[in-house]
Amino acid sequence: MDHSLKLVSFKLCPFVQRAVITLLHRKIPFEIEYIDLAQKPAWFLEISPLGKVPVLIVDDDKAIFESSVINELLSELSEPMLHPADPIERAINRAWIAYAAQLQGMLYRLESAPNEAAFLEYQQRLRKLLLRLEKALADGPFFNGEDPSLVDFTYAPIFMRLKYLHNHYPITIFDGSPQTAEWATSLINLPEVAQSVVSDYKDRYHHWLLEHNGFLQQMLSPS
Ligand SMILES: N[C@@H](CCC(=O)N[C@@H](CS)C(=O)NCC(=O)O)C(=O)O
Repeated sequence: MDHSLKLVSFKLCPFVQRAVITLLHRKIPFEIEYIDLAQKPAWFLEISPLGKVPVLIVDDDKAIFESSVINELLSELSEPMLHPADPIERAINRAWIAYAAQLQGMLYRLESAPNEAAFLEYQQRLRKLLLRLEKALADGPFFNGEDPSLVDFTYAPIFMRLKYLHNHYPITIFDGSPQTAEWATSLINLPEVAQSVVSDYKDRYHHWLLEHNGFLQQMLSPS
């Protein structure tokens, strides 16, 4: 790797995690700098047009924002591409990467649901999103088959959080999507996924869930 890379991060951010997984998978050396999103530093606002992490600073002076764009760059900077070789298959992968935004958004609504009715509604909507995803999967263990790629790294943070929730409260999101459930397990078991979070991730995530002061605050078993 001929470039220096610094990832500007926030400790619980699932979008940052996508890039960290790719960097670890490819064994690309990088620096990481955590910022406080409640008090964004001026230098960060200067380089991040949307004020969001992740931002990848390349060679100290080029700031790349948007996790999917960062991942595409990381795929292109190292061989082979972390996408199918066939352009149509590659486009299909990119379309499902875009689809992950729906799941990520619905997961956030579930995590912060104010009451049981809202929680059940978002759970149902998440289940529907997964049923659709189920039909797009190959035979496993990963999205395209044997090898994990960018589409996998995009979904892994979502599945990690769903698994945590499932361990502390009985969610039924994977009902009807057994292959997606297996895919989720394969992803969670990848070392680069396990290592892509901070060491106290579980405690942090648990406290973050409790901070929403909603349905899960009453229902979650201890971390
Ligand atoms: N579409 C963006 C989303 C990034 C994002 O929403 N990051 C959150 C943290 S997880 C953030 O920086 N939020 C700060 C804010 O919105 O002010 C991406 O994929 O990079």
